[in-house]
Amino acid sequence: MTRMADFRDERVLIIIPAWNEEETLGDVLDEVAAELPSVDVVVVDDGSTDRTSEVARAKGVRVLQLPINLGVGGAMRAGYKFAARNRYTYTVQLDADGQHPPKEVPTILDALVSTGADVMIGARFAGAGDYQTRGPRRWSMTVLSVILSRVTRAELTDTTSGFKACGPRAISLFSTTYPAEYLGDTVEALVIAARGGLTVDQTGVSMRPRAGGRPSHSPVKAAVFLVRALLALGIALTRPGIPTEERPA
Ligand SMILES: Nc1nc2c(ncn2[C@@H]2O[C@H](COP(=O)(O)OP(=O)(O)OP(=O)(O)O)[C@@H](O)[C@H]2O)c(=O)[nH]1
Ligand SMILES: [Mg+2]
Repeated sequence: MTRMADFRDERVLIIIPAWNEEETLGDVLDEVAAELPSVDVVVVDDGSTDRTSEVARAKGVRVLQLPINLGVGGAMRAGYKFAARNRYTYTVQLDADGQHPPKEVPTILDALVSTGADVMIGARFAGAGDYQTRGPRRWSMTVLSVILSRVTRAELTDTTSGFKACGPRAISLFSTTYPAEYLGDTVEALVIAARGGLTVDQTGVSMRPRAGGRPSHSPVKAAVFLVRALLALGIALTRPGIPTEERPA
């Protein structure tokens, strides 16, 4: 009998986008090294003005130091480009603020490999863990989930989660098309994946509140987020398709 495919037999890259995360990054890297000793890590320092890069180098991981702040999407595109050039089979985005527990990485990768999906989202509201959001942020997430579930033909409950794993086809597509615009890294990226013929799915994971530094959300920001996300979604959905040369085989 042939053995089931296992991500542990492949090259896995953890991509950590980090913008002024000197306070939390060191602990995140220690935890990754303890939980996932055989995977490679690249920190994308997104134009930080603090000691983010120094902290990463001191822990012995690769650092891509962007000269200016591009936002999460731009930082992740750099990470996907690095993965594609260095022929990694799978990537996982893991945030630098301590919200994504490294011990959940195998859960997401196992789900990616066993379902054959191209993108697997580690979802907060899918049974595992007790992560909570309330008010406008929660409503925005619900509206986006309903729309994006139709677009991707999957049942998604957490489309704004950054805790995502990608297979080779997604790495290839995202290395040239991952949107650098505000919000592009979550909402538009899923539209791009669906329109590029990739399959998206989710699996439940536990998440934590950020361990330090500054949160990027407030109720007002969440309301602005919803309006902008819907606009971004409208544009993403009405835009001409992805050029065939950028479609993964
Ligand atoms: N906000 C923000 N984060 C960035 C940027 N570039 C890279 N990042 C990193 O992207 C990850 C996600 O950013 P967060 O601010 O934690 O976003 P979030 O998890 O949606 O929001 P919080 O609930 O506030 O933590 C973190 O590891 C950041 O360090 C940027 O320009 N802005
Ligand atoms: Mg965060």
